Amino acid sequence: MTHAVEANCDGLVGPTHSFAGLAPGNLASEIHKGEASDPRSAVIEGLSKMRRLHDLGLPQFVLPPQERPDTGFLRSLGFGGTDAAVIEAAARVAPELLNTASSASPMWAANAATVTPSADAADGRVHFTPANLLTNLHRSLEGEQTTRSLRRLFPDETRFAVHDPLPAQPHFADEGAANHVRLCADHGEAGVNLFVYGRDAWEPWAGRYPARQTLQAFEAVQRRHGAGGAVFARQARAAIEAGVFHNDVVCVGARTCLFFHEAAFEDRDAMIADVRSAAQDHGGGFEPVFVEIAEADLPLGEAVKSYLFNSMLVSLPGEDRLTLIAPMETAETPRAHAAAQGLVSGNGPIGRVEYVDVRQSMRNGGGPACLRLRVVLTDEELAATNPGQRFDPALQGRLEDWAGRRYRDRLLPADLADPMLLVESRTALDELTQILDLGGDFYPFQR
Ligand code: SUG
Repeated sequence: MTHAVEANCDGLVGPTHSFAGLAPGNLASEIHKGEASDPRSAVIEGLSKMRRLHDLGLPQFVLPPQERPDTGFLRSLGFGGTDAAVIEAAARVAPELLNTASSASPMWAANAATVTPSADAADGRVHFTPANLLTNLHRSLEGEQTTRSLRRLFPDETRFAVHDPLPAQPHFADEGAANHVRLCADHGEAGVNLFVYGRDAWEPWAGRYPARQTLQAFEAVQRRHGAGGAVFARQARAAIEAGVFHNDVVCVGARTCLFFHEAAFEDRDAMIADVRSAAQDHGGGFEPVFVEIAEADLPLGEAVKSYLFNSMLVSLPGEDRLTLIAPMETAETPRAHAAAQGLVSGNGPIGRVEYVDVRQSMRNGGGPACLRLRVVLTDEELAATNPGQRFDPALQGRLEDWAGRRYRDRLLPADLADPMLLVESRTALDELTQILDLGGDFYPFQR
């Protein structure tokens, strides 16, 4: 059996992190619209979470923020002149476009790509399809730079295949790993790939909120990657209506364990049967363990508010049972806290719960699970990654110092109109390319 580990690649929060309410159906984003954000605390919170995972013994990587405001996007819409003139004119005539161009949303790395580990891929490479994220305008700006970013971190084409995003058409609306769960007996063995979609692109969608992931997008990803053990399951329509804009708001899995809310899937029984049979056919016959929280114990609305399921579920070296890394908000929501306590008190697969403070991200609907992209890597694959992006306490120190010097600690959406913010952001990102060894042409402004 090949030895493999699950690495986490976390998105570093960018200097323009703000609460502009850009994501309909993401209730936290709607609720906090217009509030002042604190980009500096946001980046420190993210780094502290990375430190926690590093200290627990898992390989940790840093994915850089993207260049924001995206002046190229604004220029393509007819704003011209100097960069300052572009910002000023957009702020005056189309502030929503400026907010869109300024979002720090690439921080949510669970939406960076869908990943197939080499154990599951037909050609034995690790496959990535960067998400086109085309349901939300601000997120549709991410795919191209995410592709560049993943190719920088995973440069060796004999081991890694970083595809282009799927065609940018609504039929292929794709939100990446936030709607994908991999189960397996062991990380290095072939497993089950559960692809969860919100809608079938050939059917009309009349929901109040968008269904961001199509079946057709995931079918294409599965074909490109040659991913074995595939199961396609539909999100419950009622869950999307209740604010489950990605399946990872109500579901997370690791190793043999799938942890989910009763109301997550349109046809829960079919999902369970399909996962069981894929585990037989492709996963070497492992027995999946379904840990389900009932509506009676935790109503769906409280699951969404507390983000219990938007936790990281990790298998730590030397431990049989899994550890759940949940947001503080779970501990502060009585029934969600009780559900978490209930997990560890039994003999189930989850043996421990820890809490992390990622409040700045949470206010935009991004919990601990949203901030990371999981990539299962063999020892050889791990050694082929860009060492400049490998997290350790020394890198944490450098990045905290960098953010302390370069980031603001208060930003209102109206402040996005300040042309100095663009200058500050580029100065910060330029320095970052050296810290993370990204090369001198990583960002559009450097080219
Ligand atoms: O796409 N929020 C993100 C949160 C993504 C969470 N990711 C996962 N569930 N994996 C989104 O809705 C809000 C940005 C704003 O409103 O400014 C935002 O895009």
